[in-house]
Amino acid sequence: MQQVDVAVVGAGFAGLYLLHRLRGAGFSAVGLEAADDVGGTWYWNRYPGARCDIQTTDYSYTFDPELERVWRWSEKYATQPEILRYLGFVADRYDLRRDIRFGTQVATATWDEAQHRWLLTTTKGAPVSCRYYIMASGCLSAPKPPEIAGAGDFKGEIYFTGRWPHEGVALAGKRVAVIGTGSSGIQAIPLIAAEAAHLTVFQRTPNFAFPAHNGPSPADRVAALEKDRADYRAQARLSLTGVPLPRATEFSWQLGEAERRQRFEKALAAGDLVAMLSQLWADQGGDLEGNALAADLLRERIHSIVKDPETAEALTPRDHPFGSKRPCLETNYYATFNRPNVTLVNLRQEPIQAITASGIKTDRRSVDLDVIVFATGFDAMTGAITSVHPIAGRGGKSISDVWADGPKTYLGLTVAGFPNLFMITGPGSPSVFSNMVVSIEQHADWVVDRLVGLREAGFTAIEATETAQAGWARHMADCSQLTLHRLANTWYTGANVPGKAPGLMPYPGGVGPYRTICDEVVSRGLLGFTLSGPNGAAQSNDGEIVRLQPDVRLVLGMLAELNLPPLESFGAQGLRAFVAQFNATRPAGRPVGEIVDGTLAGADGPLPYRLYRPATPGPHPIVVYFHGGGWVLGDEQSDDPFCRDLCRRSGMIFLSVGYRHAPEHRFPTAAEDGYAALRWIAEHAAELGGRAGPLLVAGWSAGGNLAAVTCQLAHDRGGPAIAGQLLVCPVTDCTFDRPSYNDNAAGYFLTRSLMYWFWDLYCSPADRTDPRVSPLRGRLSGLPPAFVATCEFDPLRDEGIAYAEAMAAAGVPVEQLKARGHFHSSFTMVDVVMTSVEGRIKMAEALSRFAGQGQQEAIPRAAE
Ligand code: N01
Repeated sequence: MQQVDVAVVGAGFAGLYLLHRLRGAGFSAVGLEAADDVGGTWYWNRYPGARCDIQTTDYSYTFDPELERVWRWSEKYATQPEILRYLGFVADRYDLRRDIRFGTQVATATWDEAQHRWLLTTTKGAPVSCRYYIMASGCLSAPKPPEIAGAGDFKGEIYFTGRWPHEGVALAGKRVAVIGTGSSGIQAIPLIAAEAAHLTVFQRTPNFAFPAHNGPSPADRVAALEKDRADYRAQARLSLTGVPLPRATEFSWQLGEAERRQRFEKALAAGDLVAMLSQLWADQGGDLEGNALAADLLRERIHSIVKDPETAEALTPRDHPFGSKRPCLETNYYATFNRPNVTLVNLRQEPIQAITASGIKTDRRSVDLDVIVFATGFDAMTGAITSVHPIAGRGGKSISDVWADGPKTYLGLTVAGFPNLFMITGPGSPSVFSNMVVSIEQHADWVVDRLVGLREAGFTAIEATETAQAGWARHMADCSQLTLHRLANTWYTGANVPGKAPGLMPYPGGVGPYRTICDEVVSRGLLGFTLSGPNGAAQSNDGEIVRLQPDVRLVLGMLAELNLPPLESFGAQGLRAFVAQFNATRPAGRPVGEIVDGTLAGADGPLPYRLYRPATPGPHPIVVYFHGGGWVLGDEQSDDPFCRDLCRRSGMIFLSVGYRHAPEHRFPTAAEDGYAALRWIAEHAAELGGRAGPLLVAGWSAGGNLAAVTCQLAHDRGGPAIAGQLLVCPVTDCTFDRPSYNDNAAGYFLTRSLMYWFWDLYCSPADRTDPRVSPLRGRLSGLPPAFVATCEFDPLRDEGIAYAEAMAAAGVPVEQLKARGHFHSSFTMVDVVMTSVEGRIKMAEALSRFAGQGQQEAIPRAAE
């Protein structure tokens, strides 16, 4: 029995770096590697054309500046042999081979609860007893079986790109088939076509591909790296993809067609996946309309290269958004289909019936072949863990069983029920959505640092809690709403393997955010982990690491970095200037049919308003809108993106009222202005282009307060008629003792102390129980139907809920939206807090119901 502190499966990028770190930290370790040399994926994938598709400037270890100095890549995208040489060079330089048992597979892995150790049996040599067991087995290392009937009958040669013979394959003069057009197929096809007598490509799904433009590393990228290597690497670690390229900030609707095309051509010329996936426009990744603009340009390019229109169309992806399936870099791929010795078989039109002794038979033809190449991919992410060998955790539970419905992990690093087992770039971590080397280094560092910590604290076991794991699954699902991956059948979601449980496996929230989350787990006392040790030593810190929506977390993080003083310390004028400045930097909001600025008659003189008219033919129902700002801040334009968005979604006129503010105009000015505006708008509805019939009212925050109050006043004072009220995070009451005032007192932008200040400026204590400022204390029966949205991390949450419940109790039809993980400004930060879209869709639907109109043409749900 070999006794070690740590056993590591795999000697690729991850295994090698782990062994290096473990040795440096004073742990005894063994690497167990099925192959007879180092290299991992680069050992096995030797097919013609195999290269990396992240530039070598970035696809390199960064842990040792000296290594970076002594190794020079020859190309922008290194070939497989060069990458394999690099990994051999690293293994030698750090003398790692002596810790690796090559040609050795783990046969079984079993957790021994009494000893707090893993017991591994192996296919060769002594079994291993280790304290910690680390799977550095890659994400794409278990090739998928052929799945096509008759593969065993074929009399010619069969090869898998992921298990290509070391001695190479002679294809000259042969009739060759390639099945599969993912990254492997797209890299291999041009080279196979150049050698074979004839190549037939069997394609099920066309993929988006664009040129790699291989050659020397681009001068600008090299210069950026060499200017300040440490800074470049630090930026990579905090970037979204592990490559420090700035993302586009402008939205597609802010750019003209010429500008969009120019950006596309620039990304095309860069020959870089990350550039094409992130530098066109801000909405290319998460929004169907923005995405389609990019996809169309890529499709156009295919038709410009491939001469035969039918072949060109067959090669054109139309069934998934760009980026939802992994796009590919190509070299001569499309041009290859202009060669006389290449045929494309579109399996969507003529599926394969069987592989026969002599070739492949489809619904329409039989193709005689000498060689079949399967470029059909992998049982990705989970296959690299579950197909390697049985893993039995606490109580003998098998990881394959625990993952039967899809992988469950905490941080993609650990699994509840499997103490001391770690995965490097496992499902639930950024892994294949990132530059793998950056993610591998982050994981290996995090794990080894934890092992050091456990050793210092005298613990011998660490295990994720079920709560933490469930919370991580929820966070993953929240993040995936920001992407379009759900709209494609891919290996990211397990859809490529028949019978595999569906679900997005890589973490889509980005490398930088993920890193900060892993660090936060540590700074919060290993939140989500239970530790145990000899003599009953134990520590459990149960909880969920991310409860905020992912984009809310980013926004709050950025606000925290500004290190602002309490906002009330600016004073009313100062804070108004600050808010105006802040608003000037936000996305402008999408176009609506028309915007009209005008004045209406308030309680005591004219008030400005801004009217947002939909692009659809009118007349439209009118929604009278009251902006937020604590009765102190803002104006009729300050919730511009929110008004535009709801105008578009509901197909209604939004008329935002510029009511007067405190401290210049204290209570009840805002309420009376609001009511007067309501009456004026009702009287002038036709002139404004509004539909005859009752108005609707809406408002956010203090504007939600005014919306609620004006509904009551309209009811109590005999009109105008209101068809429905939309209250978003409304102020409804003057007491501050509900739990949300404490739970969310600070840290979520709108603070308790800021609310105190707003109240003080607007309303003296003696007036505060007046229903015109505390509508919760008013007469509620007979009010129009309401939709009340509240946010979990908002001091105002509970008074909003209280108002909804009180109205419902008084017989008012009420619908509530309790937005999990959101903060006070989530709904109004349009195109910033993208996870709030679903809530705004519901708001628009509620307005439509109130107005008695059917579903609007508006915006397709999937486009969000
Ligand atoms: O595998 P894939 P891959 N009948 O799953 C088709 C990385 N990588 O090895 O899309 C017929 O992408 C399948 O069709 P469909 C990279 O992350 C990187 O190419 O399922 N066809 C698809 O066309 C990549 O994404 C590099 O309808 C069948 C193809 O086979 C990942 O590895 C190079 C089929 C499989 O494509 C996997 O790439 C190579 C069947 N029964 C790989 N089964 C670099 O450049 C599957 N297909 C770094």
